[in-house]
Amino acid sequence: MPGIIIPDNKAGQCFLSLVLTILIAFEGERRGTVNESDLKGWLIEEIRRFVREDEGNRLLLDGSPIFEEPLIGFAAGDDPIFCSYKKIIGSFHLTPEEVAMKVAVDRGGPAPLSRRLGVVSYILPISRMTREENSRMSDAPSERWAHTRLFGEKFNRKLESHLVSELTNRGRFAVAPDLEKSVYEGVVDERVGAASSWSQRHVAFAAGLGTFGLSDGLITKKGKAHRLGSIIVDEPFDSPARPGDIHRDCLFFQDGSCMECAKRCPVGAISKRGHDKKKCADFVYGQTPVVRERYGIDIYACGLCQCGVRCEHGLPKKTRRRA
Ligand code: B12
Ligand code: SF4
Ligand code: SF4
Repeated sequence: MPGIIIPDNKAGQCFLSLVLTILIAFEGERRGTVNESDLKGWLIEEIRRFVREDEGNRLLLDGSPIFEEPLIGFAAGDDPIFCSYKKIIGSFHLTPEEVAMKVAVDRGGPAPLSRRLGVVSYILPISRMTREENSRMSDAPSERWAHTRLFGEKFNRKLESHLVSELTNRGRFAVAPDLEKSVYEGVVDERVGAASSWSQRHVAFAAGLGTFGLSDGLITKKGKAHRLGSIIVDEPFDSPARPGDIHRDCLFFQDGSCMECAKRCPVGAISKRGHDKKKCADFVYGQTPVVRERYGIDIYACGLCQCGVRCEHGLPKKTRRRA
């Protein structure tokens, strides 16, 4: 292989850089890799297509879609926000680099450099029929909501693995942290309570997809009745501009109004002080026998605070301040 001689004038250098760009693109094409500049577009299209077409996104009850059109966001793998989560959440919360290193070692391959990593986060909004049905409930989740918790989450994981295998087939390094036993763990922490080593809502915040509400739910352009997923890939996406206020879209934090989520909670787990995870978890997990008896499936669920509230399916509209 002959060495490359770099010309000493600007025109020559531009010509050489053009030739190298064409050669690299040609090599990518030959190996079947996704062209770098097209990767974002491909991911957006593929996530939307999968949600639209895959049979896993259908309720067994009536064949209707579990989730509506997704929202998709991107963040840089070496974005400092991921390190800040070690303080905000806990040292057990992993950075994209830590996930990639561990998984690369497990797979017996080289670990990608942190500055070459990016994160893709998506929101799967829950269908209108399911939201409406759950809005009418006051003591337990509705049948469609319980099915969404069980089969919608299976579909969410299917989508994550689909993206990982498609990218891997195209010569990329890709990983869905919550599918990897060696990196993903549920935690009950003394300070923050129930948590995990990869918090999907914090990842979605990093990718500019939403802000946190009084109930802890992530409020997005398509509301907070949704499920989320994410993957890490060897592409250095840019992070978006993010709001300085993590509660920017919640009316309670903005003008003290609303609190509809608190009124919807059957066990008073939401108050002006925020979300009591212990009370919530006791109720949510306690729904398993109720769901089994009423609907014949084995799963816990609730989500009453995500339905029948003004941030259910969009950014909440401001209320007038009391005189
Ligand atoms: C543990 C867990 C629970 C616990 C605790 C929830 C919690 N608040 O963390 C319990 C059992 C109570 C629970 C209940 C439910 N869960 Co849950 N749960 C999880 C799980 C497995 C881990 C969450 C985690 O790691 N949290 C980390 C902690 C630290 O987050 P946090 O306390 O909310 O964070 C606060 C602070 O960090 C604070 N903060 C302070 N300073 C700063 C600074 C910055 C910069 C930032 C960004 C944040 C921040 O912001 C947050 C809000 O106050 C995730 C799956 C996953 N891997 O993410 C699903 C998940 C959060 N659950 C989900 C759902 C849907 C539910 C339920 C509706 C049950 C159901 N399916 O019917 C209820 C809803 C409860 C609620 N009101 O939000 C969804 C969330 C969807 C959404 N719309 O937000 C997730 C993401 C699952 C998924 N894949 O979609 N869950
Ligand atoms: S229902 Fe109201 S108070 Fe609760 S999270 Fe939504 S906007 Fe905030
Ligand atoms: S998920 Fe249910 S128990 Fe938990 S805060 Fe929301 S309404 Fe209350």
